[in-house]
Amino acid sequence: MTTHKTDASTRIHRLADYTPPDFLVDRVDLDFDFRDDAVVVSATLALRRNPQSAAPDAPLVLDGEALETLSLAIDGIDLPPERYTLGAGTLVIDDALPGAAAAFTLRSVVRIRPDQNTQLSGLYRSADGYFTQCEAQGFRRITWFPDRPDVMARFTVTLHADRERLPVLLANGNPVGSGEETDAFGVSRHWARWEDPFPKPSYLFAVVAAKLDVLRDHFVTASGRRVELAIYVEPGKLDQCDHAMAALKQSMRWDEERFGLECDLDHYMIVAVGDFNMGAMENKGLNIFNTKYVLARADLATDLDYEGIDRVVAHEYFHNWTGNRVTCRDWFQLSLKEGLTVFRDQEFGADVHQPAVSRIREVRILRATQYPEDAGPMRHPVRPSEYQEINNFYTATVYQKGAEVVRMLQTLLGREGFRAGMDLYFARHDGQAVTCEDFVAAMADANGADLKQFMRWYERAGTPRLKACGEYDAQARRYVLTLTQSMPDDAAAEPLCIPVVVGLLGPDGADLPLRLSGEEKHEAPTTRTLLLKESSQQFVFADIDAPPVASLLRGFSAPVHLDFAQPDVELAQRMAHDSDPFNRWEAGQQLATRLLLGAAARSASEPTVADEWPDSFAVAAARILDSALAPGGDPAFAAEALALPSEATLAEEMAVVDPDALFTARMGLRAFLGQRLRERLETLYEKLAPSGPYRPLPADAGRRALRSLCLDLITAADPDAGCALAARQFAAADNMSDQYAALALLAHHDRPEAAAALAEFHARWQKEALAIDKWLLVQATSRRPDTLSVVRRLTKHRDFDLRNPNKVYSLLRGFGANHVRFHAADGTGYRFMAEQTLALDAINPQVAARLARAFDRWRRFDAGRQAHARQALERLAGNASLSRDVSEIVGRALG
Ligand code: B3K
Ligand code: ZN
Repeated sequence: MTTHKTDASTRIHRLADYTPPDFLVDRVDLDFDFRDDAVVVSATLALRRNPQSAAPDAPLVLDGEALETLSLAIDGIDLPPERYTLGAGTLVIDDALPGAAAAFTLRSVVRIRPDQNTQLSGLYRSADGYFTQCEAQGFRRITWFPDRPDVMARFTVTLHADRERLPVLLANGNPVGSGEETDAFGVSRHWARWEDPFPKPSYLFAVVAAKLDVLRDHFVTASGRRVELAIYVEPGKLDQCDHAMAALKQSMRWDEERFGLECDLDHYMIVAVGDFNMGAMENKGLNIFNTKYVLARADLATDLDYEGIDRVVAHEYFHNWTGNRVTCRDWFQLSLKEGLTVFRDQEFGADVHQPAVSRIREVRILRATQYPEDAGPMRHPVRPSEYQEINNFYTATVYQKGAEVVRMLQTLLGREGFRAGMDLYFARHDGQAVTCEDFVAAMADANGADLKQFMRWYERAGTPRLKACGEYDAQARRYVLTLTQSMPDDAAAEPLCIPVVVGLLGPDGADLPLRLSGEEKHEAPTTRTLLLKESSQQFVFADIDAPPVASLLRGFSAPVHLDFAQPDVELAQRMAHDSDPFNRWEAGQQLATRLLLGAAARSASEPTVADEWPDSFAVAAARILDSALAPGGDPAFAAEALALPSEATLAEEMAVVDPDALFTARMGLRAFLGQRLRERLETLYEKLAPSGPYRPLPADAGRRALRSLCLDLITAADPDAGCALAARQFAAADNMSDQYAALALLAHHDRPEAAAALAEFHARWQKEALAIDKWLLVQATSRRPDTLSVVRRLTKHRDFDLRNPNKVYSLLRGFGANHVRFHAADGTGYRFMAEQTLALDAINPQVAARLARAFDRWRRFDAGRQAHARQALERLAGNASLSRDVSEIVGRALG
């Protein structure tokens, strides 16, 4: 209705202010009449006062935004305008309500304009029809409603439309009727009615009216119920749906086997749409997905795309229990469903892909996104205590750190204990809207555990520091490990309960049996979970014959910063021998981090450095390459082990971030590895050449990933040879993984073969939106010095569209993530991002706010860059019509 700031729009919402709803909605009857330029929505709500309400005389307050109200009636009697008040986003009905105990109906008729809805929240238009997105607060853009997750209602929906233009009419639940009709103007139309048997909050509501093709299948649940499955896609794309369908069935089986959770629906539908603000949405029985997480064909999707589809399909399906059957009481509890569901999709990923590689990638993402968030202006606890715009809190902290918190519960309680906690959670809360406490209480009660201290993980922002110190006492044959925890900015913080999984390596690299002094002789596993509950604790390991090499935080058992001054030789030893694959990888990352930060610090003082890299690192890397194809080797792991930490991750470790020095250091170390291992890399590159048709299997994907890594290192050492190889790979590829890897590599170089590949890629795929996104992304993330001017030019390209979130994410967010180019010393990157954010804010505030997050770490750079960033941020802040989404991000950044 309004894009200008109002008091309501900049209001801070606080968890402490929660009160139960004053009214409950038992049933909702919705009728959608799709017309050429508008949709008329008639809603009948069966309302009654909530016996739990703290205000028994409260007026009825409904939420609404951008609604043109045509009529209102209570119990069939029209409400004249003097009986209600239309405020900023609310409809207030005070004196027309029946008595306290009485139930009543409110009927409203509103007109909405999906064609003008560029925010993509509520009901909106995309190429082939109309789609919805209601989480978090989009339902209020469809009809007047108490739009909060603790109001759960049963919905019936009837859709009317032109059959030619909108042949597919979908809503949540089961189809209960359809037919032909003639409207008041004598035009013939069709209609369909859907009924959802499950009460649900409004954020899980969905309708679709569109021209779509459908792939059908079915699934028989463990108890023998048949579920009809359907994936709807834009006409002509049916050949790209098989993988998503297979992923859906695999997730359904997995959830039965791992958590005993069956699908409760008769119909489970997925609809893919090209204009979508995020990845996908778990609407009850009618998931709506970004095409990126549905469509896949060997020549169009990379291995990562295939894996992304597996994970997102599983994630949305898993929400059916964790989120939908048991939902959130309020939006502060978002991680109750998101952290838990990410954890579930991670466990699924570990089972169907490689567990070690999956874990490594999760931690990489956590460190590159959540750690900076937790140390910056948008830091917040896993359960935030306040927000201005809830859409800004679908964050790495709520999702990824939230998943780590759930994982720690599983580590503490064991898999079976965790499962018992899940069972109790569902037994207690099925059909309810609950809180993070309720979840943790179920875990505690099912296990007789005291998790009061554990709750602090939900309440505290910031990444804890875990300091470790080991001392070996030869005489007593003991190893004493002292663990100390602290919060970076809060010396008085109460200690957390931190599970620290440890192992000790003996002189031969093998794990030692671990007996804590005082324990019986026979219990001596080689990996143990130590519980750090105090600020500082000592753990004494007995019967240790020689100084051991400690392997701490195995499997990344807690989301902390580990300070452990382990000598390089011990890291190298663990890189070769640690039995915990995650920690083998981690040891290599730590070594690389030391080298890179050292080089970056030096290059700031002496710009030209040569021969600064130790041979031992190349030797360790060679060992990893050699073992990759040996029996028991894992190419995917090798690729992860040899990929250096990202600049964003490294930057967090610098007092003042120097992006140029980081970039140069990373380039230098890659070139060094490329030179030293050249022959091996070339041999491996040949050996890993595709030997049959493309299959998106983890083992094959691992070989492709390692091959790309070889190509990357060869190119770092010898751009001529590397680019020639890449150009050959680009031309020969019969699949997108190989083609894209070559293109991304070439795009970093200003050479004719790069220009030719980009042109060819574009010509070949110009009709495939997702491939064009890749084409934009490789140019936006190119390390070429002229990238900003290329990106500027691309914003004017006919294939770029500020209204399409995928295009924005590829080109603009891609550029924001291009560390060395976005943070250019002259401030041009900052100015550009501010301009684009402002232009986008008028179209789609949610996506604009995500772009603005590129500024999060601006205070960590030098004074010159800070001045430019401040100017860009102030320019944004000074804009009178800034959305509350962007104003919150910018306000916090400047605040
Ligand atoms: N629950 C949705 C996210 C909605 C985001 C709203 N701004 C997707 C998911 O996490 O599964
Ligand atoms: Zn989710």
